[in-house]
Amino acid sequence: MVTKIVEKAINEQILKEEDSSRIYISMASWCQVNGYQGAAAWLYAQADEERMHELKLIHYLDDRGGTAQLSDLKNPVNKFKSLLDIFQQVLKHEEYISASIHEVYSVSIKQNDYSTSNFLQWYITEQTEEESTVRSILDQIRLAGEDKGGLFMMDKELSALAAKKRASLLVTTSTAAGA
Ligand code: OFO
Repeated sequence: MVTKIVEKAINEQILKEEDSSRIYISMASWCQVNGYQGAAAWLYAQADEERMHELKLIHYLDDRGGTAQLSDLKNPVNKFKSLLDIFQQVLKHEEYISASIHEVYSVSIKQNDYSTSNFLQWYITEQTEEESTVRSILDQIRLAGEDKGGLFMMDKELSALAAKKRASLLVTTSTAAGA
């Protein structure tokens, strides 16, 4: 059984994961209409991954006798300056999510809820990986600068990364479904 305090902290995180998914869909849509098909594919896959993060938290609350509560979300921004601008915002957002996960972890420790702390370890590791991936994408976009050829190559690279992400999402989803 989770305490009301832990339940509230997880519900706030559920909202943030759902919000992340919508933010990335909005960014993906901008990339799609601005000729960055690879970046769009990566961001759409990232949006699905965030939804998976949200569902994982909902299932956890269900399993521990808590109640998931979905809340209202604000409209995501849909205007961006460039691909660089988008990925700078992705990194900033992921850093914010990491800090938020750490906060939920800290609540679980204060509540002596070691099952939740243990469960949240998966998110802590996931965030480290996500930040690192986005930093390396950003480095490459910065290297390309204004060079159209460089940005084209980067977009192709993002397309390959999107395919990898989709494949790992499929494995995670089928494992979770017991397939
Ligand atoms: Fe990328 O954040 Fe979910 O956890």
